[in-house]
Amino acid sequence: MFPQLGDKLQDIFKDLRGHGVISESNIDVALRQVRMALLEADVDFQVARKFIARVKQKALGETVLRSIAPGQQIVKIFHGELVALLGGDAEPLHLEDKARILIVGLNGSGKTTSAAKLALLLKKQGRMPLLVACDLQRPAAIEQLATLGRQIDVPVRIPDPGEKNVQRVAAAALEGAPTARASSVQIFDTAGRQEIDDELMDELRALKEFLRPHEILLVADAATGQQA
Ligand SMILES: Nc1nc2c(ncn2[C@@H]2O[C@H](COP(=O)(O)OP(=O)(O)O)[C@@H](O)[C@H]2O)c(=O)[nH]1
Ligand SMILES: [Mg+2]
Repeated sequence: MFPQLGDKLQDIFKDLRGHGVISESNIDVALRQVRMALLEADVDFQVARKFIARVKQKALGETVLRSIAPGQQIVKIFHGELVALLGGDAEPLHLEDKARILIVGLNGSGKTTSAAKLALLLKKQGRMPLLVACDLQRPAAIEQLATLGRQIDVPVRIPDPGEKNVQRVAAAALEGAPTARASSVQIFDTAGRQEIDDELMDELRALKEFLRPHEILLVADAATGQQA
């Protein structure tokens, strides 16, 4: 989906850059194509519409039309708006001393990978992350986290063999926490689940109550589109 969208946008912009002088109608045509490309990539209609409107408003500013390379200018505006749309109001993580982060999401959405990436990021920021394997559904899940932990040199808390109770795993991880340093961060990697899995949803609710995490991070596939 993304490579396709990228190719389409490149074509549109290449076309636009080809014009020495750009008129309002050139911009209109290009932005209509961009809007179609966004909709085909399953971007929300309102999001696409507002986004295009903002780009257009800026692009129609005199400075763009009269600039030496108007095509380039528009690409720059587009880029700026895209960055603002995707990350403009990003919230930093609220991590106090000995923070707990709960990672949740659908099956295969990238929870375990993201947990490890986050651990590495926090480690680079001078914190002391601990990964806690709370996916007891898939036997390979624990091994996966352990492997990732070894790769990034971050400790991983592994449940006892055959353990089926996530709360017990979480409790064991918390037990170590009071003596841990203030900079420690525990990241709890959970099993994937859907809203309709009553049992698993109850498990997660109970785990949340028990852990009282500082942050709950939902990991979602960027290609989920409107399903999100
Ligand atoms: N392309 C891509 N693949 C990813 C990303 N994150 C995870 N994956 C892959 O998606 C699959 C599922 O990831 P995993 O972390 O095990 O998902 P989990 O089941 O939610 O824990 C694995 O094959 C990962 O290598 C990502 O950001 N980009
Ligand atoms: Mg996983």
